[in-house]
Amino acid sequence: MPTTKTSQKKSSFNEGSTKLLPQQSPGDRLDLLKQMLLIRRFEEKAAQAATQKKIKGFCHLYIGQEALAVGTISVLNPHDGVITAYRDHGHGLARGMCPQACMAELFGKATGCSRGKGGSMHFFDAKKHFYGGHGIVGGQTPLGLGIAFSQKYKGDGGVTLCYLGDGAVNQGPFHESLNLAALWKLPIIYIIENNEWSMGTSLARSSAGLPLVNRAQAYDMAGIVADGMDVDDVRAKTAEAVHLARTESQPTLMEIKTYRYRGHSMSDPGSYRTKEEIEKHKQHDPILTYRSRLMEEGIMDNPTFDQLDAEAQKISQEAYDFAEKSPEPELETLWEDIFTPEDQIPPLEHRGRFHR
Ligand SMILES: Cc1ncc(C[n+]2csc(CCOP(=O)(O)OP(=O)(O)O)c2C)c(N)n1
Repeated sequence: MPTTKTSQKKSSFNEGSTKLLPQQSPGDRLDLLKQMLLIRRFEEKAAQAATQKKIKGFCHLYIGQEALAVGTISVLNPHDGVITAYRDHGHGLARGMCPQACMAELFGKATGCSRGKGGSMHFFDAKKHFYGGHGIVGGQTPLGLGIAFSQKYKGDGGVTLCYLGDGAVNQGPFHESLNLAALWKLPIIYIIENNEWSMGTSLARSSAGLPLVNRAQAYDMAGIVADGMDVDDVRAKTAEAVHLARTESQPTLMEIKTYRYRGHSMSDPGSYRTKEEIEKHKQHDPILTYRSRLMEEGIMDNPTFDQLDAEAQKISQEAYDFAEKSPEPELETLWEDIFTPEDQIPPLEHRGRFHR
């Protein structure tokens, strides 16, 4: 899929994206597959638990979109920031969060990554620089801007990936964020996960000015399109954007084309689309596509694939068992984790002097 260059200013930007990536070892290649398998099997376990009413709140699954989270996050450094919307399980796992803490969060247990108080939409792991999991459509886009601002202000060399769905592209805060990202030259990459549907509304019914990547032009930002069913394409294209952010502190808008196989959430039977449409996309399944490629490259055979798949299933089952056995949050913790404790608030002189 071609890179879309939307800015004349960034003319050097499209050259040789693969040169920006270090040579991958066979082990590195297999690791991408392992991560995608883990997300797929984890999500299937979560679906089972939701059907059993062990997960009682919302549960938005990522099945079909695995290559997108895995490919983009695979090019980051550990201290780079990641923030996304409510369909966040895949990003959290790709960022290296503990599957047991993630499953326990879905079960609303005290051992969960947000101590059982956030659920499916609010995975969080500050140590991994994974800043959620946000339920307000588009609400994470100005928050991502703030993370990138902080990285630039501190000069720590970090970049931020901020994901949003195609249903968030017309939200005002997103456009305000794009404007400031370009104006202040922040090291942020906004990644539209275009899975063609926002709940039951198709992209064609909700958005003018397609393709979505064109929105970059209004802010004189670079724009890149990637094939979200192909983990290698996602990696190569994201590497371009990360390079631009890291070396020139320039933002990028990426549109990555993908597809969700399941309903919007576990309570959505998905009757607004046909089985044929879903089957058509499954022909380009990101895991099966990558599996065939690794076999062609001689890196993997069928027994190895089965073994990796069995490992992913085992980790997911262990996460389920851990979540089931874990305790509920204590009632006394109800008022904790709401406001920043007094002693952790920075002194006044360290606040409000960022932009002049
Ligand atoms: C501001 C706001 N408006 C409406 C909603 C209700 N809502 C929840 S998810 C959703 C659809 C978003 O779709 P998209 O951004 O494409 O993400 P996807 O579900 O495809 O990952 C809507 C309208 C909300 N959570 N926040």
